[in-house]
Amino acid sequence: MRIGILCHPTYGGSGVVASELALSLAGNGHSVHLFSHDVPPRLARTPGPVELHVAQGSPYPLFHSTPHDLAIMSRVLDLHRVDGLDVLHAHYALPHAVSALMVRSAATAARLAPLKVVTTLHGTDITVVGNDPSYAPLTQYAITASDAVTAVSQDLADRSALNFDDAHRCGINVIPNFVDLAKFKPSDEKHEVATAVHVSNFRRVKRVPWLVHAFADALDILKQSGAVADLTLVGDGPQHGEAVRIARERGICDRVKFLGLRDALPGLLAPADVFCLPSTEESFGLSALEAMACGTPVIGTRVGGIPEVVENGVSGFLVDVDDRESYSLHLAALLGDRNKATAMGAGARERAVQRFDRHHVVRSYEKLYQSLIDDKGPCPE
Ligand code: GMT
Repeated sequence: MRIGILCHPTYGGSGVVASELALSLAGNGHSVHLFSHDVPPRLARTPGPVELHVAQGSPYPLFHSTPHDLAIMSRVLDLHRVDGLDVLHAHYALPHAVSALMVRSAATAARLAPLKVVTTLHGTDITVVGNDPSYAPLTQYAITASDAVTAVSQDLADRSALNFDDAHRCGINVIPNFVDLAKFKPSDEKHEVATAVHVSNFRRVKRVPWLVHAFADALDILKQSGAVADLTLVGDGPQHGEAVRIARERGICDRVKFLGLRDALPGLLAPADVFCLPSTEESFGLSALEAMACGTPVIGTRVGGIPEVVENGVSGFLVDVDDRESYSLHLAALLGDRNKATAMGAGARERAVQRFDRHHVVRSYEKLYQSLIDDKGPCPE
């Protein structure tokens, strides 16, 4: 198949899913083109045979900001005219699903080969941004007019159906996120001191300052038995300063390391004893899955799609979103008993293998594309 993929060039989330999907599809012998307004970091680090098209557009005095979306659409259309794409897969509804539909419409008007549009919903494109009154009508159109729509968790599919009327005439297909089990794998090397790790873009929804508080509470519990632990925070974003302030306030700067943006995720996740994901909202939690594949159990919150990823008591623990006391207790329990953390980590790896193996999930996308190309579904006209 000849496949075009549109995505935001993000360090995590949909930018990672789109890049890993592109690499896997190319590895399976498809011709894959990825379009974005910058280089997605996950793609940049690999030699995989994906053709990357970065389109940023040209500034012009009439434009308030350079409309890179238009430049991306032009680039896709140009490629389709010459090479012919079978499928255009938009990751994140805005603007990419709208851009893909515009290209499909332009291709039809120019009597080019038919192009099928698949839209994958990732989270805030539905729950926050796309649901905002200033974008909701267009998000509704993007969902309705796509040839197929997928969501990364059942929870997100349900919420999309709730927020948008008749979300899609054929329903929303749940195709979960996936992980490369060969790249993200357990290691025998652990840190000398029990260590919790968190990776994110430090947006408010990730609650990094809350995590620093919970970790400080866990340290207080561990102190009673003379134990210590470390917290490694990977990534950067709006709440970085607040997290540093709280670490100082709680007097635990010597136990909390702020590493900033890092690429070497398997090497940071595998030696840790526990991964922390205390989000207030999370449609899936890809970073948690990557930790699980590395054999690191997760302490997450019972929100969105996280319970579809982390099995409470088996691959980690889930707590209610405002229950900081339980969060700290579970954190102290795993950091204070590294054998227990290792045993739970084995459960986490097993769940990643059984449910989220890259090969298996990518096949679901391939089947969906093929059914659209053959005009056989998910619901033929
Ligand atoms: O939707 C977002 O907030 C951003 C998005 C992204 O593009 O980074 O993250 C979402 O998509 C990820 C990949 O599917 C999921 O693992 C994240 O859970 C999800 N984030 C939220 O729902 C907050």
